[in-house]
Amino acid sequence: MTVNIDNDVLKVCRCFNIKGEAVSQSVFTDGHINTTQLVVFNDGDEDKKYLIQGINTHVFKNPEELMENIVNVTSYLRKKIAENGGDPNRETLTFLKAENGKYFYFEGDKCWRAYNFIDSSHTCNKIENKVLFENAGRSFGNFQRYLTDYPMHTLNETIKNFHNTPVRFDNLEIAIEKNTAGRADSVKAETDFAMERRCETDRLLELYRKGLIPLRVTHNDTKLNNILFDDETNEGICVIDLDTIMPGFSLYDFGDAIRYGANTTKEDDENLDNVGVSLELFESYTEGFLSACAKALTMAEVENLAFSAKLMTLECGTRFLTDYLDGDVYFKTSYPEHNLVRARNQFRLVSEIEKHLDEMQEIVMNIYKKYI
Ligand code: ADP
Ligand code: GN1
Ligand code: MG
Repeated sequence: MTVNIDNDVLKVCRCFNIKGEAVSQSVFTDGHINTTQLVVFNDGDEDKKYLIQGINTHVFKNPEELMENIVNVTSYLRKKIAENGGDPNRETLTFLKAENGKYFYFEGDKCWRAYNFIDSSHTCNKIENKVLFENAGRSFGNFQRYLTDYPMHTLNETIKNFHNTPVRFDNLEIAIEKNTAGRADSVKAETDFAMERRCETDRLLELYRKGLIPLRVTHNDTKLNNILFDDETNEGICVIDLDTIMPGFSLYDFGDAIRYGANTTKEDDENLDNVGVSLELFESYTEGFLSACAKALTMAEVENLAFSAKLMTLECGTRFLTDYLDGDVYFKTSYPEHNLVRARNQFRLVSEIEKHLDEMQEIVMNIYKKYI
């Protein structure tokens, strides 16, 4: 007998060779991009949990290349984790093959993948305990370290120019011009705010061109809810949401994590008085991150860690604003002004970071000294 799982999802599960009696289905609402459901099946002895994820093919146009990256990287990580005495089934994701022999499966125009659910773990959307954020920094720092020797040239670019901030600004300009949703006149203050900072958006690319910062294998979407924390120890056990693993700068990963996790409020709080950068949390994350990978970083990378938080926040705000102008076609939204609220929140955070940049810089250098 099957219970509590709708037929479409059940059919997808069977295509991934998930057997047993269907027990339950529930939805995760954390992410802005994919649709994620936990499904539970009983195989006669015990309940087994899986995640079934609808891949957003508007965002990820080539699921074949996307899954090739993810399966290759997770296979590589499995070996590294095992060599270090860890548990690969818990510390990285394990994807299921569908009956067509691939790691994704189309049902009509919907594209699905399936992977193991990691039990006794949780995600976090807002830091209550600064140790957790230090653990997050260590997890992303280790993730980067584990992938240092990964053959970067074999990775597909799943989203072109993902963290190319100047291109993101070009896209904002195009969106203003097109004015698809008829909203351009109402966001003059926000577009001016972004454009006043355009001259700073090329800084990391310029350092790269000068050979001062290297391309590395990076995660590129290091928000707090893309780490699973162990329920008992609160250690970061598994980095998830691997869709954007691509060659990038370590500064993208650092800056984006601060953007989300060190904000004194959530990303879509419309009360801008609540928005700020917590220097305490900034310090915690920096401690965790540098404890894991300080020795591998170049001086230019270290010197731009604080700046990267500003740049990634500015870029993200610009992306939310662009999507608002385009009529909300990229990020999931819950109400019509959602992307605008997010953009305003991010731009306020940029202003707050600007006020505290010198202090952030000092925090970085003090921690860095301990690890070299
Ligand atoms: P999105 O691209 O939409 O952000 P994610 O891959 O981050 O999708 O998944 C959305 C949410 O599902 C995560 O933030 C997390 O709460 C939960 N989740 C994803 N993978 C796992 C897993 N293997 N075990 C437990 N929870 C998970
Ligand atoms: C999206 O998928 P999710 O929710 O972890 C987005 C990130 C943004 C973030 C803003 C593939 O992340 O780039 O920074 O929303 N992911 C993609 O919260 O665009
Ligand atoms: Mg996510």
